[in-house]
Amino acid sequence: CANKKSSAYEPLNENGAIALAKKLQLFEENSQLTCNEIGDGNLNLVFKVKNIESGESIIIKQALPYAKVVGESWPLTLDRSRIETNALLKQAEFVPQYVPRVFYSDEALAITIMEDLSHLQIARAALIEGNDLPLLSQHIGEFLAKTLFYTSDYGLNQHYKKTLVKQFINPDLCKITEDLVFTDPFFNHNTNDYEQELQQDVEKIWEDQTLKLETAKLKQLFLTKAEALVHGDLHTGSIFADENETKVIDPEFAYFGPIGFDVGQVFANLLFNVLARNPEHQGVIYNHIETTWDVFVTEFSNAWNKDALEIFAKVDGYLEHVLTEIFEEAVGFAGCEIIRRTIGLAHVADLDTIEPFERRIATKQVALSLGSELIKNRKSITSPQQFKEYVKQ
Ligand code: SR1
Ligand code: MG
Repeated sequence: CANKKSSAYEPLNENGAIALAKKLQLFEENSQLTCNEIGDGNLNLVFKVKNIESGESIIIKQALPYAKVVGESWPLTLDRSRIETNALLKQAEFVPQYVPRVFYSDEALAITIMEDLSHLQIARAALIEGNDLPLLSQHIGEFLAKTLFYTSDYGLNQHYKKTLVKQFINPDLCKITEDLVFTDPFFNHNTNDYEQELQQDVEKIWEDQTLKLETAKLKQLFLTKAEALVHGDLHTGSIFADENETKVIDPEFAYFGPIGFDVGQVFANLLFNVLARNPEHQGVIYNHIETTWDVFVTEFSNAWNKDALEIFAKVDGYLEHVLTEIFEEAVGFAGCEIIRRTIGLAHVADLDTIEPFERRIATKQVALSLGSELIKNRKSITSPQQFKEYVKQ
């Protein structure tokens, strides 16, 4: 990957993206190129540039100086593009099979040019359609274990890790998570967005002092526990997949945080899909949750036994202690993600597309009480099999 500081920032348009691809000689000379802006996320521009004759294509992703979902009134650092490029490159050191290849990046233009994955489907959309992505959890469990172990103090030179912590300081994007995941949904805040039919359920959350105390503890972990380089926004919309392949994209929220945060976001987003399904189709997604955790434990333990650099790693019980803590925190973080995606600013299609409306509201009520229970009872939930009992309750 070539990394270059170019001239001043300006947002690209489709012609500009083609001109840039030509200038960088990313296609053969005289290729006929087309370009479409295909970004459907909350924050960035995403251009797909394609050679008409050969069909080859690339993605040019560019950060905007504000949050696209809200507009210019919400300024947002362009530095997230540097973070994303560097996180993709770091993850590729451990799991190149699960991240898009990066071809080029430019900090000043806030662009990352990468492999086009449009032969795959966004996992959230696939799961909503009922395409069960049989290898998804196997791959995500391994992605989590390797990216998180090998960037933690357990698996990385502890002095070098501190230089990485510095490189991945990401205050603006962390602030979004601190506000949207850990704060606003628990108070009467103007970023919240929910149906009026949920007003009573929402007020129950705002009045629940035990829930608030436990959420405060989880927020404090997110603020302070620099355990490993987490993806930071690992929902099913950040995963491309098909029957054979899985690619994790969009690590612009990456920073050194608690391992359980990534694991918990995966749990939560699979649970949304469970809640949206009819009971006879839920089993396959519960299996994905269990497999994610089982594969995570196996791969993390293998890496620990083979490559741990921490001298205490061989002390009996230490690995088990670390895994128990990761799971407990993941359950709590999953609870926060469930609540914020139900009543906060950024929703998920799994819940928002449920028809009829009455079932959507009833499912969101279940989601809110599930989220609250996961946060409050995270210490007594010790295996992913217990999620089923909590959903039934
Ligand atoms: C303003 S950003 C809203 C959400 O979109 C991103 O994908 C993150 O999940 C963030 O919380
Ligand atoms: Mg994203």
